[in-house]
Parts: sequence; C-alpha cells; structure tokens
Amino acid sequence: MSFVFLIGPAGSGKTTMTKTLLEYLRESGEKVSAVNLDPGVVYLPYRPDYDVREIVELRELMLREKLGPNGGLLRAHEIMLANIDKIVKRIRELALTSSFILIDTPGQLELFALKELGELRPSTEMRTHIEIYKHRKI
Ligand SMILES: Nc1nc2c(ncn2[C@@H]2O[C@H](COP(=O)(O)OP(=O)(O)OP(=O)(O)O)[C@@H](O)[C@H]2O)c(=O)[nH]1
Ligand SMILES: [Mg+2]
Repeated sequence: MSFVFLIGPAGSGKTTMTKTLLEYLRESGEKVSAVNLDPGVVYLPYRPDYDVREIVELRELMLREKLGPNGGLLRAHEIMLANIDKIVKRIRELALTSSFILIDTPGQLELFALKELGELRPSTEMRTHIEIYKHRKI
C-alpha cells in the first residue's frame, strides 16, 4: 500500500495530476483510491473516495463566519485539524482495499509559512500526522 501526496504551489497541477494518475493506475489494473484534502475546490475532475468537504467547505464557511478567502482557508485548516482523527480514520479504511491512495492537497501553503510560530501550529501538526501515515504500513 502506497500513499502518493500531490503537493505544490497553488495552480501547479496537483488536481490534474491526481486525475491523470488515477486513470493511469486504474487502467494498469491497480486498486486506487483518491482523497481530496482541499476544502476550497469547487470542481473536481475525478470522483474522490473521500472528500474533506464533507467536514468543511470553504465557500460555505466564508459565508457562515463572514471571512475572506485567506482567513477562510486558515479557519478551514483549523477545522480540518480539529477533525484530523476522523479524516485519518476514513483514509485508513480506504487503505484496506487499495494498493495506492492518491492525496490531492490544497495549494496555499504560503498562508501558513507567513504566520507566527504559534499560529503555524495547526498546519504543522497536520503535516506531522500526514508524515506519520506516509511512513506507517497500514
Ligand atoms: N499546460 C499545462 N497545464 C496544466 C498542467 N497541469 C495542469 N494544468 C492546468 O493548470 C490549471 C491548474 O491545474 P490544477 O490541477 O487545478 O492545479 P492545482 O495545483 O490543483 O490548483 P490548486 O488546487 O488551486 O492549488 C488548470 O487549468 C489545468 O488544466 C500541465 O501539465 N500543463
Ligand atoms: Mg487542486
């Protein structure tokens, strides 16, 4: 079982690559699952097996909490962190029946890089969780 994390700057092609890899691996006979971890995406060109928008969806959050796009993203990541156990549980369930799990990630990492260390904590913790699961055999 392998995790493939599609990471990179905003607009660099992570989602497109997820779709392409998903099709390629499925055509090659592999059992592949796709996970969307981007709460802000509106259209996905593939059907995710798990979608973090079940927990938080950016546009709805911005309206509900009266936030702009960047504040909304930071808040969305806080909510994702608060639910990290639920997210990881769902990904582990997919791992039981998949040879590959493709993980499509949000691209606005610069938002967190420019924050104070204390405020950076949520995204750092989330990355740690991801690193743990990247290296753990499930
Ligand atoms: N020319 C070219 N365009 C690409 C390539 N990959 C993606 N694109 C285009 O670049 C744009 C952004 O691609 P996405 O796959 O949405 O990029 P992303 O990294 O998921 O974007 P965010 O999730 O918003 O950070 C789309 O219009 C794609 O069609 C590529 O290899 N070559
Ligand atoms: Mg994307």
